[in-house]
Amino acid sequence: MKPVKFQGADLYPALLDEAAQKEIVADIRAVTEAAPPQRFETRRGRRLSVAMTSAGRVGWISDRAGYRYAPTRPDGRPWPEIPDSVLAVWRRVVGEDRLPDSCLVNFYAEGARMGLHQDRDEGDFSWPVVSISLGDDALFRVGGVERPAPSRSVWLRSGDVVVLGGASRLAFHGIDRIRFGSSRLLEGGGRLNLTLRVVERA
Ligand code: MD3
Ligand code: FE
Repeated sequence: MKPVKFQGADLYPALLDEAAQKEIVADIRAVTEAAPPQRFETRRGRRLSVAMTSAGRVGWISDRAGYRYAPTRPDGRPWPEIPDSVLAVWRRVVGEDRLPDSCLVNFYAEGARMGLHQDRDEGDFSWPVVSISLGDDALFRVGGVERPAPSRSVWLRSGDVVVLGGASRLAFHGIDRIRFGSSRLLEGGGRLNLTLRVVERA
């Protein structure tokens, strides 16, 4: 399948059919039952509107000490494994040479958003970040590597996959809003976004 270029990223619209989406949602439900998503606190004491958890050898956490990748959850237990159905997406769009260390699970309830930011806490930027959208539509914005660069927006829909490599790997990006209730994939609505990352240096 051939991707569409979007601000230097590769967008694969509807890469995942409904059966593949449902399989991933079922596997992620097992992850979120073991490691429930939480709205982390920032260093400034604000709570993020997106609820997050992770799978893999390391997971993303945030608290009053700042944000970082951690080998254990805030309760000290390990993160669940990344499901094979999710790794299969990475294999399709990136390949077999390296698999991701971490799968960040972002859950957007009604009204949740993610402000413009860069992802630069990973140890190796030569590998792309793979983003999988499930559930409600989301307005995704990507700018340049410098914050003032102009940004462009696109609606991401359930089953879309974005590969952020090359120059786009360090681009500013965020989710302005979701269209709550636009998809029936998730019981109760909302949006799940999975991002697969190589965190540890080779
Ligand atoms: C561009 N998540 O978890 S996915 C994040 O839909 C994050 O939940 C958004 O930004 C979401 O950090 C956007 C698309 C995405 C993910 C990682 C990137 C875009 C990216 C890393 C570098 C550049
Ligand atoms: Fe990000």
